[in-house]
Amino acid sequence: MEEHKKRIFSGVQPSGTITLGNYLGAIRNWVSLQDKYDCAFAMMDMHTITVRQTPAELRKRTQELLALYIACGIDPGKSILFIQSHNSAHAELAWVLGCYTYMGELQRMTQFKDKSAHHEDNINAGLFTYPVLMAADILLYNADYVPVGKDQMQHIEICRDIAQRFNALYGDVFTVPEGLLASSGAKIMSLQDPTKKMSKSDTNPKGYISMMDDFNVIAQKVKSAVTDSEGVIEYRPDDTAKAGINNLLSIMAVMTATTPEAVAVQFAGQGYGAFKSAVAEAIVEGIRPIREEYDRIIQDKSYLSDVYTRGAETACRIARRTLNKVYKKVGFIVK
Ligand code: ATP
Ligand code: LTN
Repeated sequence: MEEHKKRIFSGVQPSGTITLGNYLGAIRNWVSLQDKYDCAFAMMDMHTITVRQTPAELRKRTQELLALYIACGIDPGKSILFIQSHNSAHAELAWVLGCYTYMGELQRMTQFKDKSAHHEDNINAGLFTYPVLMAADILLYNADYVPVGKDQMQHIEICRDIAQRFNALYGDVFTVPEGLLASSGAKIMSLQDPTKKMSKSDTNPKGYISMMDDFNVIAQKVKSAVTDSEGVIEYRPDDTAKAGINNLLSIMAVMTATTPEAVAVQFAGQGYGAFKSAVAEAIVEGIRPIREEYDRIIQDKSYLSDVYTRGAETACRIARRTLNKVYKKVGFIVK
């Protein structure tokens, strides 16, 4: 990373196959940031084990996620691409930051509340301290901006609070980061329950479109998307009764580089069936080139391991500088 450019950090958990929501809300927006900023993007495998995983699956998905990042247009020649667990500084800084984070703050996190409700048999401490590790991810690289979907903004807020609290005690150690929301697509909703976000760990696969879904499956999922009985194509973002149609309009808008309002005008008076076919086609055409790239890259395991090995070297170097500074500030003897 050069000194004069602003820095970007973001990542996705290899917790399932990547959804259209992850792509539109996060990864897609990273591509255009690469020229203007020094970027680091990671596969957040340490966060993923807050929910039980099959080890072999997790390993496979971590590699697939890297191939997908590259297929989406993240260029390893421009950005640092690495696997979170390859840089132990993340766990080390998370420990320190955990001592500057209050239980009450973590208890308020909606993701913790949601995930605890979904995994009642496994409400572990990692799930609770998840935002502390996320703060460490970001602060280690002194990121100025963190491009994420809307659901992660609460975690960015707590990261800012922790950074400011630490800085107030020890001087300007950390850059206080800002979340960067996509202008559209920041919250894609589930196709089966359009009042909930589309999530890759949804137990009902009909709720999400995976970037790896067969193209026929994508068409079927869009066709069976929950809408309403009004039968009118109108964009009414504040009307929950219209949540299904609003969501399809938003998806169509990002896929065809226009606004939901404009899509609504274009399809006004048409039936939901015809509209859904058009949405499905737009999604498939948007995903097709990514899939072709992905199929090619995933074959080349030595290239992928080369990318994440080089990425980890750079990431470790940058992170260690920040960690040593933190260690000195809190009173550890730095080797
Ligand atoms: P999980 O279901 O395992 O919690 P997830 O699908 O919510 O996973 P994450 O790995 O937590 O995905 O998120 C990766 C990125 O994708 C984040 O920046 C997040 O804000 C964004 N994102 C996730 N879901 C959506 C969505 N439905 N719409 C827009 N952005 C999303
Ligand atoms: N919590 C994020 C994934 C994540 C992340 C990060 C995103 C972990 N660490 C640091 C941005 C910056 C999520 O999307 N669920």
